[in-house]
Amino acid sequence: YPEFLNAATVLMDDAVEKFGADAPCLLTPGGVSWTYGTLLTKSNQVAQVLTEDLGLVAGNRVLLRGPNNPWLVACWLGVLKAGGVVVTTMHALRAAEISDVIALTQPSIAISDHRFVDELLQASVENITIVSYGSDDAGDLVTRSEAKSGVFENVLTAADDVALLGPTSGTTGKPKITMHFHRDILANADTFALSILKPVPEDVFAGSPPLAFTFGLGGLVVFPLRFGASVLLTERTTPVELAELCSAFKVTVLFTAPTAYRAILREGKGNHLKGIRRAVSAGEHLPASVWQEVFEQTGLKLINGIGSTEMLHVFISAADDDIRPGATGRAIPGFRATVLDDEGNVAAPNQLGRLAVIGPTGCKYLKDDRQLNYVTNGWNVTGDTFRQDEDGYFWYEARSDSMIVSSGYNIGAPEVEAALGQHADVVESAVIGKPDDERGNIVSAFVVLREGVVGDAAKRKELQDFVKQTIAPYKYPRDVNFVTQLPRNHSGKIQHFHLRNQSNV
Ligand code: 3SK
Repeated sequence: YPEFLNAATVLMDDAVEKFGADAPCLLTPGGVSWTYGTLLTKSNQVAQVLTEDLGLVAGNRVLLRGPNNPWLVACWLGVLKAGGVVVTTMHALRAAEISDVIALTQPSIAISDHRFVDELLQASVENITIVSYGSDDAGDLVTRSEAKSGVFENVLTAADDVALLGPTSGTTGKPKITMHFHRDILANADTFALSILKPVPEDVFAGSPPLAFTFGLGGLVVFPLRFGASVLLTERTTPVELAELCSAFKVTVLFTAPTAYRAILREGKGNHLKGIRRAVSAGEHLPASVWQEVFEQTGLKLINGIGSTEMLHVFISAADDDIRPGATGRAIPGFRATVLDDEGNVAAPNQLGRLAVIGPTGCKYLKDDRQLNYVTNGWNVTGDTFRQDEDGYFWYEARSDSMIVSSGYNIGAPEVEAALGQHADVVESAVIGKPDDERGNIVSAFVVLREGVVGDAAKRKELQDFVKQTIAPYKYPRDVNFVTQLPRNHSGKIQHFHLRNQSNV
């Protein structure tokens, strides 16, 4: 990339030149339809409000809060155009969590969807200018924008000026803030999207992840804009609603998690996915059984992938005939990945160890001593246990903190979860290690059963026997708890640590 580069210029102004102002860009189920030209005007107007009315100068940080909709995209682009730094936050965050992010990132302005502003006002926002959008208020950002010309000269930022501060949800403790440059934002589009998705302007993207999660930001903003495609933005949909919208809006590229694909099949809605060209599954491990089930019912070859907020998006994946069901894939061109043993050396083929990755997009934390724990010589050492086979494919085993050692056996919690998931009565499950005097740890499962199925001693025994029949019997859960739902963080990931706390671990 050139030394000076504003990601918003490439994704918006250059896109309008290349794909045309009339090209469809942002759609919603409610009937909003913005062209590339409309988004350019609105994002320029936001940049004008920020600089002319709210006093933003290049380098200032702007916190964004709202569900996926066109105005959030206009704000995101407007901040970058003005040379500001976006601080992304999940709109579901509560005041105390917002305060943590504010303390770490020090934004001078916060822009919020008007429906989520009350909670923001309860956070520590003393020195922050707050503006909302979507209300009839005279000070509303939309109203203010309408008074602007829509002509704006983007700030010429350096390619390695910070553009984005993305909090990681973290499994415990305070969030870490990942830092991404303008060039990082383009780099995922020019690596993962280009080599695996191969987008074309006729594509229609859709998906469930929030734009505040970089999985959603890449899949639902950066990739489509980089390739002149359009996006269906949905605020809150169940997996079945998402599937129905996919057929109604002729979606061709879908981003969601394995649990959503499973739910769509379970409700008999797989036929709604048949027009999809690229179906990405990430955010959680994709078991081979789910891949197979989706393939058999829809003909779709799910594209598995692992990414992280630290690396901004997916860095290991595979598509088409390169897919090996159950494997995450190979390092995307532009990234290198390896598995490290306990001493930090490269592990032998098929030996379990920690996944490490290096590439153009990461990993840099904002003033955080934990940088030293997670980054060595530029390599980001992840919290995931993987093995790499002789052909370079990476196979997920467990989160490094979800490997259960019981009576000397290593048992990967995801393997037990995948086995339970094959039982017809199991909607989903989460497995942890529970301390045990005799065995060190025992495998403990938290299971959500299909509606109407009773979780009693007989069902417990049935599930235990089922796991023994499905995988090595020593891996069966000695402890089975029936629950109505599993604890999840704001990006939808299961929070195993809550279950450990609940079990007094
Ligand atoms: O694999 C993930 O969890 C992820 C995180 C951030 C961005 C993209 C992805 C797929």
